[in-house]
Amino acid sequence: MQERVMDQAAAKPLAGLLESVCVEQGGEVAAQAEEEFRRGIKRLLGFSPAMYTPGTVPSGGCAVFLGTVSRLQKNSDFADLRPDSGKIPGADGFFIKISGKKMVIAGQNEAGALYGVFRFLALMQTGVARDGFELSETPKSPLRMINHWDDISGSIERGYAGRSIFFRDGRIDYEERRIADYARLLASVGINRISINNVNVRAQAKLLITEEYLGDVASLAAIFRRYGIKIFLSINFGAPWSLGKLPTADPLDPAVAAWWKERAALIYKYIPDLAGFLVKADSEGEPGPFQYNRTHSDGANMLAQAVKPHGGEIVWRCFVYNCAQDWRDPSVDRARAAYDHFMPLDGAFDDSVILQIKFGPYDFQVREPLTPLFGALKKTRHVMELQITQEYTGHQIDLCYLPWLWEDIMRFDTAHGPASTITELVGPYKKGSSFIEGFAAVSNVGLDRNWTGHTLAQANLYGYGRMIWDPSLSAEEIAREWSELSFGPGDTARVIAGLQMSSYPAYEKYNAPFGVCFMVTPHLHYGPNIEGYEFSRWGTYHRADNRAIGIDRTPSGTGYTNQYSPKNAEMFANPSTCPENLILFIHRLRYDYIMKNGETLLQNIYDTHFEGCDEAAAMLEKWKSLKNVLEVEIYESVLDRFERQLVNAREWRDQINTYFHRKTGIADKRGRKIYD
Ligand code: GCV
Repeated sequence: MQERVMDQAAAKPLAGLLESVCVEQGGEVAAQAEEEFRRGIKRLLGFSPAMYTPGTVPSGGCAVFLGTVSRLQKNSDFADLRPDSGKIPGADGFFIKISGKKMVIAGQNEAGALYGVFRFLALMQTGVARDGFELSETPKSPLRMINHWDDISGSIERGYAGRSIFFRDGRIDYEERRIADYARLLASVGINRISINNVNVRAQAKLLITEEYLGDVASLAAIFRRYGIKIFLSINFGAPWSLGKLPTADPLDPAVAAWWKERAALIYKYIPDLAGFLVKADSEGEPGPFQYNRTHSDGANMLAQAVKPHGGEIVWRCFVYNCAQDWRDPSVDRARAAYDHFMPLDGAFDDSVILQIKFGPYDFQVREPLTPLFGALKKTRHVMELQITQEYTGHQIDLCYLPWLWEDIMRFDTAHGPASTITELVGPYKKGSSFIEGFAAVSNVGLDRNWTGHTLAQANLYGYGRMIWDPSLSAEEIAREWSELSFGPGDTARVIAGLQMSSYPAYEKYNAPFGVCFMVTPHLHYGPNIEGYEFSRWGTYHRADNRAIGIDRTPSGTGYTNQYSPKNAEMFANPSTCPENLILFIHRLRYDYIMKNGETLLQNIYDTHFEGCDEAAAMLEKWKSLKNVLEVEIYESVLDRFERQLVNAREWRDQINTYFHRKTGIADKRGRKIYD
């Protein structure tokens, strides 16, 4: 297919330099770096650069050098690449320099070279990469993972952009070019791991680890491999009995361990570089070690022994809680669960096990505190789990720019010692320290032509990759970058970046108030249903009555706040120091509680809901102002979504305000319309 030339003015000053390129040869990822360079230049500038290998360079030499640091050190004379230059990037990193008539892109490894090419193309497109430009970057997160919740039927659990790109009707069935484009897209922001199937491993998905499917899994893995991405398979902990016909899946039963070893050996024959298994155990009905009175370290370590000889790892999720709770019993607090289950096991896990911990103690709510395991775990490898798919944040109908939330997460100080913000804790694991080795996030991608259903939701996927590569980036920088790369630098990009930035606060305002969580329609998780979870088994209650709302999670209540470092425990436990956007997560407050702005809690609930809805209306108008500058298809599809968002925002505003008005009988002091 012919690539469309973007003819971007900002890229033009470098055109002369980019005509001849000397490429160090290597493996298939190096070949992809070369291909992306060629393709990118063609796309941005309309010509194909001449590509040479070191032995075939013409007498006039080349201007651009591309390869790994070690190969370029041998074959070129760049002073910057000398081992003592102080500019050599770390694992997966790259060095770029443009100086006069020469330019180099040097990766620490082949993946680094590929990331360097993508970064260069982006920076050239936005006019940042020009003569004199120099950049040495190393990703802060060694593990940069995407999780797919794709079912083998082709539907996607919590998917809002069409059917699965991997599966159809019980088979692995995909369009090769689309997968390759997806891999390119992920590699362009540095993703290096992907799990392809849902963590709820049901029906035929259990057979993905059998020979019936492994050939097809291997073909899929081969596509991702070219872009430096290794795949994980989600497995079902009960497989030894459901698949192997053993009488048990007890992790301490030698026959079970032997079954997994044999199974791993078979899987690795097909996919020698499989990253490993992703496991949801004892969670929402999935089987796990608790069924056999074993611990989660027993379960994870047994699996680690099976994959470790092949270089594999076990990513083990900490989303373990009682999902059969009695709402009548206020003594059980779901928010405590991850810490209560996993903190006592710190140090008990094999070094091939990585715990995957949801960022908050509940479940990807619009606003939750950070799970107290971060900063506390010291002897266990772990990553943070985020959600790009907008399960609770608007189903890719409502615009909700997630890096806004992630920036807050990254800046949170766990207060477990000096340099203990999440940003500072992200890095390679060291025993005895609390380093977070990286991130996993649930993908928002499906078969929709624009990948993400809502075109502007692409910024969430892009933003995820950028922010975990460098957690010190701000949401605003990323919004600007994404908008300029997608729409070209200029006013349109500025308006769209502005829309992205205003979207999260608006969504948060018209959603459940002040961190109280779960006022959403059960199971669907779109739109309000204020008491939808109130009398259910899921443990997510707000217990609103006519005087107060919220759960007391301080030492006088469930004691959840004591799971934090002493400094944060104290900060959270005191309503006057607890962040107000989380105050109802931690405290039970009367509606006449006076907030920092001098208004009551109730008045703040009314105000935020009116404001959030007004902001959704303003976003719609702003979008309309772009009518004449955008492609019709993009304009119309996003317009439709903004209109639906406004309907949703109104519903949230009116149901929430009416609910609290009915409970309290107290009027809005500004006299706005509340329906009774
Ligand atoms: C994949 C929530 C979601 C489920 C999801 C689960 C999980 O409960 O609603 O759809 O299941 O989280 O993270 O395992």
